[in-house]
Amino acid sequence: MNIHVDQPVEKPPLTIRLCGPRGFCAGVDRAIQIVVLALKAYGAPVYVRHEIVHNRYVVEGLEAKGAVFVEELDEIPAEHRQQPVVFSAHGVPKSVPEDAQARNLFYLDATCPLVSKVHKQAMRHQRLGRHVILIGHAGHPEVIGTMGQLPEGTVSLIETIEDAEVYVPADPANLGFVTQTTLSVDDTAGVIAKLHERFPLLQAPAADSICYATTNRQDAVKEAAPGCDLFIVVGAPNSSNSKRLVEVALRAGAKQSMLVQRASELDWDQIGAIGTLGISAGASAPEVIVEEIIEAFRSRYAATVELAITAEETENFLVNRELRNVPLTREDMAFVNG
Ligand code: 0JX
Ligand code: SF4
Repeated sequence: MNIHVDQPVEKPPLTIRLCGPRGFCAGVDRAIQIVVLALKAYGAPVYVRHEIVHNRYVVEGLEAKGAVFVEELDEIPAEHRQQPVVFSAHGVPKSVPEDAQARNLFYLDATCPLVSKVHKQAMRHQRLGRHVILIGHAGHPEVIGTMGQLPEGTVSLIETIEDAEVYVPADPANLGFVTQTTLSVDDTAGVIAKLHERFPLLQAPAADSICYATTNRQDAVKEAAPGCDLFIVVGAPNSSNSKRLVEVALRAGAKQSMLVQRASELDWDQIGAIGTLGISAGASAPEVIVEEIIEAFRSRYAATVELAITAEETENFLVNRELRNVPLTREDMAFVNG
């Protein structure tokens, strides 16, 4: 008789470099809190215009609590007009709150304060008689929101260094720029340098437009990526800041880099033989998914997690006045924070 004894299969070793800061920024945390608190204060449904942040898991978690996502205000049924509608973290053109008022809607604005700051800088340029150059990605909701702070024709969008090379302003002596908050720090520096070279009188905003969270996440990836066989960025394909982290990882020397939304998406054949894995997460990606992905690797590799911390973040933004007295418990945010 042959007795077959299964030999324990030894897992291959894997070093995971886990970036910090990663994941939720203060603006995302605040935006999600606003929806959660609005549901507690006013009951379901709470309408949200556009994905509150660009992450399906967050959106679905809020839907399970009673949020209803729409792209435009006219999708809100007349019988629910007394229920709040929340504007997403990315900001909205001025026409949106105006439209909400005209429709007698009660709105709560979850625009990140750092996006609002960019809006103010754009308006300041205009007040000082400057034509505004917005550096950003066409069609992104933040770009639509920032352009929509000013009258049509008073903002020009520049996406690339090539755009900067050929841009012809009406008055080169009266220009001011702002940027989208989630751009590549390095690419944007190149675009700004080109614009300055061509238009020496171009005025910068009074404060940086690319936010602290974007900058810190890119810095951490730059530090961790060299020597990685694979670099995973937890985030969605429509998340600008997450996509930039994939580019940063590749430029900093990761052999491969990819956006991953859930552990179930991991293609183990494609991942193949790796010894060093970098992990970061975009500003809209919940920590529970980072944990899920680490666990998926632990089940196949003898993984050691090393932290690659390049900054500490202490930013915290208050929610809207109307919601400050509504208690927020740890359990309320457990669906994203674990
Ligand atoms: O596409 P973005 O990176 O602007 O948005 P996302 O992924 O929802 O991140 C959080 C919101 C950022 C606003 O600046
Ligand atoms: Fe605000 Fe920056 Fe977060 Fe955008 S990425 S929500 S600007 S802190």
